[in-house]
Amino acid sequence: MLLGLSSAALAGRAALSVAAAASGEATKTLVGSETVLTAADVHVDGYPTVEAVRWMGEVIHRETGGRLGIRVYHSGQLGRETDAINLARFGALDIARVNIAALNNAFPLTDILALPYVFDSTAHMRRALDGAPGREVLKAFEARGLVGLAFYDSGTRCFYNHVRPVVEPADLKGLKIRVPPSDIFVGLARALGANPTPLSYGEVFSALQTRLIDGAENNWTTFYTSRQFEVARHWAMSEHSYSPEALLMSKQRLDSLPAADRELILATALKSVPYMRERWDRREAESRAAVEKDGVKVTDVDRKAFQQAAAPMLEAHLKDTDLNRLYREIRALA
Ligand code: GTR
Repeated sequence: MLLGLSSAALAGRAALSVAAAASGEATKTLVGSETVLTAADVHVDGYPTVEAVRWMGEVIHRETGGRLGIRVYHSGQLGRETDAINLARFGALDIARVNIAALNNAFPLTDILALPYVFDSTAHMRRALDGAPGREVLKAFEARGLVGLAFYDSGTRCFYNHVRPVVEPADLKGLKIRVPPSDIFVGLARALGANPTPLSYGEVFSALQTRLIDGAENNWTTFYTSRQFEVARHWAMSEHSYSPEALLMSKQRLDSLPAADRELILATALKSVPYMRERWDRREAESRAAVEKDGVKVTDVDRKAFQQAAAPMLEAHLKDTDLNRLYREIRALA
C-alpha cells in the first residue's frame, strides 16, 4: 500500500488520470491555468452542486488571471463518495463534494446534521449551517486531513419504493430500503421497521431496477436526475433528514498554496453557497413537478408516528455530550 492509501483510493487515483485524459471540454476552458484543482461529484452535469463548484472555478480562474482553476469530474467519474473523501485526505484529490451521510462514520460530529427531525425547515437548516453549529462541524474535518469549505443544500430526504404507498412507519416493514453507508441512516431505517441495505449511490438505480432493493430514500432532485423515479413510483413525504452536502478540500493541497490563493478559495467557496441555494430551490421544485407529472404517487405521511418511531435512536445519539450541545444550539435556532 502506497502512503497508507487503500486499494479503493488507489483505484480512484487511476480513475483520476483516465478521467483527466477523457475530459477534453474542461481542459479547453482552463488553458493557461498553471494550477488546476480537481473536484469530484457523484451527480450528473448540471446538478446544483456541480454547477456551484464549476462557478467557483470560474471565479478563481478570473481572479487569478488564469493561474488557478478547478476541473470538476461529475457523474461519479472518480468513484464513490467514500473513496473521494479518502483521496482528498491523502492529497490525491483536491476537492470532494459529498453528502454528510458519507462522512458520518469517520466524523461523528457530522451525525447532528443527518439525524432525523433535527431541523424544522430549510430556513432553519440554513440558519444553523451559516451559524456557530455549522462552523463547528466544518472545523472538525481538519483533524483528519480535510478543510471544510462550505455546506450546500440537499433538500429533505423522503422514502420511495416500487411496492406500496407509505403513510405509517408500519408500511415500511419488511421493505429492503437502500441507505447511504452511514450508521445514522442504517439505524434510522431499522428503527422505522425497514430492512436497511447500504449501497453506494452509483449502485442504486440498477438495484431498484433489478428488484435487489424495494426502495430508497433521497431528495426530489436526486430522485429525478438519477432517474430512480422511473422504477420507484411511490413517494412518501417523510422528510426524515435534511442531511446537507459538504464541500471539502484536501488540507495538504490547500496548505501547499500561497496565502492569497488560500484566502481566495475559502472566500469563493462561501460565495458559492447563495449561488447554489438559488439553483437548488429552482431545481428542487422543477424535479418534483417533473416526477409528479410522470405519474409518481406522492403520499403525506403520519409525521408524528414517524417522529415517534425515530425518537429512541435520536435520543441514543444525543447521549453524546457534543451532539447534545449541538442539538440544543440548533433547536434554539428553530
Ligand atoms: C444525494 C447526495 C449525494 C449522495 C446521494 C446518496 O442526496 O447529493 O451526494 O450522497 O444522496 O444518497 O448517496
